[in-house]
Amino acid sequence: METTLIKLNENAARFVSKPKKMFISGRWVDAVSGKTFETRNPATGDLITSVPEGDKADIDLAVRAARHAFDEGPWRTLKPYDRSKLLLKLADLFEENAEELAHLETLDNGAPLSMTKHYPGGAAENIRYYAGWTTKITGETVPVSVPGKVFNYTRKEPIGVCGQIIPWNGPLMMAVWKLSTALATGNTVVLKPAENTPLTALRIGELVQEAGFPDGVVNIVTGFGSTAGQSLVDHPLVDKIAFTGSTAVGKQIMKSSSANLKKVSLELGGKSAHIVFADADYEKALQNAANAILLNSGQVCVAGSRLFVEKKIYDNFMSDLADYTKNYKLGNGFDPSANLGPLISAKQKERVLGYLDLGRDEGAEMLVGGNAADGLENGYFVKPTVLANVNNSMRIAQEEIFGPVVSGIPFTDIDEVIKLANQTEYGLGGGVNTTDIRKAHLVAEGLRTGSVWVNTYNLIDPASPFGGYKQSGLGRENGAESIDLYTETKSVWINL
Ligand code: TAP
Repeated sequence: METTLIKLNENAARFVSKPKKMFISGRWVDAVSGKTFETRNPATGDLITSVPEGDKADIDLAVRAARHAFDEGPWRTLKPYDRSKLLLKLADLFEENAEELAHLETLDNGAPLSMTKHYPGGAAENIRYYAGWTTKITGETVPVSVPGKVFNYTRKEPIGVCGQIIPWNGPLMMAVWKLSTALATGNTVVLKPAENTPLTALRIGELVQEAGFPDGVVNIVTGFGSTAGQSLVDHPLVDKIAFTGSTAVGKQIMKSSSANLKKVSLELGGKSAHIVFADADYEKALQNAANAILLNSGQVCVAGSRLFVEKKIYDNFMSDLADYTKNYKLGNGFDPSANLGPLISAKQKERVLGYLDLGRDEGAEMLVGGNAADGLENGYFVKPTVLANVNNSMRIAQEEIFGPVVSGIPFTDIDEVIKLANQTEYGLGGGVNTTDIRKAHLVAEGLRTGSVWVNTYNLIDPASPFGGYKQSGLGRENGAESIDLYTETKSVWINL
């Protein structure tokens, strides 16, 4: 397959052209119903391929395969070092197939190749980080004070079968974040990728198989959220659900999971505050503000979509930011000159344009952008948009838009801006630009968010925990904390 601007990597083209199957119990299978659904290239609207439409029956097969692999398969008794070796092999395979994976991600998700080419290496790093953990997950000896001679210790054990449900905005990395920790801790998995971006997840299934993981340890079911996703959440043999997606669906998942009290971890939406003090390094702050909202066309859960700028520089900063967006070229992700891709779907494009209409109605001023970028091969493009004269209580400042739209809000002092920044139901990320170390620390302490970036934005590392306060989620992925999300702690008492 040729894209308009670059020849698709040969292996990616081969992968796309072969019939797509789901991965259940080590076998590649069609949906029980025989149904399929389409996945399209968001840069052109063109059909890429069709994938099986898994639903309740397929989820049931996948969960039973994962259950069997956990309860009776060789996975449970595999030595931690051997689990580590499998993960390290998987990491190597990500690197060996890096170009293919990056091409598949750009094709399916639309993100520029200049960005996705870093994903396989990032994925390998994440997997290796957790491969290192397999041999370091330890319990404790506990100095209990009960009568007699008693020895008490704890064991960290896998939870069991984990249902993992991921969104479309960073499908490859989201799949890896979920799989690496679950596997390092000895769980088995049923993964459901987003309907808009099934391709890299299916390719990852092939790599899992090539790495030599036992059958049923990883199962991948493509399908829709309301059927396949909901069935996974409802399934009584699933012990844990790990979900990344919208807050609305996250709430629904918590409710459904209560039926058999599944453990639940959630990475949800955000409306992150990015703060610029007048004393900041101006050029750096401009760059950070643009990167905070425009990375992945704003389809990032921690997008710095509320930009708080100190009043005395507000007008200049907002106008310079509008100007700065000229550094971003919208286009097909395979176009080497494009650094801003399309939105994921026609639906998402309509949603973002709806918010732009709302912004006009609410009295925001469009300094740049404000509409679709038409004529780009029928793709789902929206221009980078900078809105001024926004106040924090407007809907455009409170609701997650998930597009390249930033709302500029003026502030007077540090106490006011911390208060405004926290006036949101979300608590995922936040940023502050200042050369005053005191302000930096006060804001870092004051923001009720899972991450705070000072004079930078969007940095993420496998060793550093990531997740949300308030309605942005439950639990932390990455880092040592993620081990807790995937293990149960057992207390063992021995009468000596
Ligand atoms: P959602 O609509 O919530 O979808 C996420 C996933 O859940 C998809 O696989 C979806 O399937 C599935 N799903 C939908 N309804 C379900 C149900 N009733 N039961 C089980 N699964 C269901 O989110 P989205 O629009 O794809 O992604 C955007 C959202 O994700 C944003 O709010 C963003 O902030 C959030 N996000 C958060 C993070 C972190 S780390 N906090 C990272 C990335 C994205 P379908 O694809 O078939 O709908």
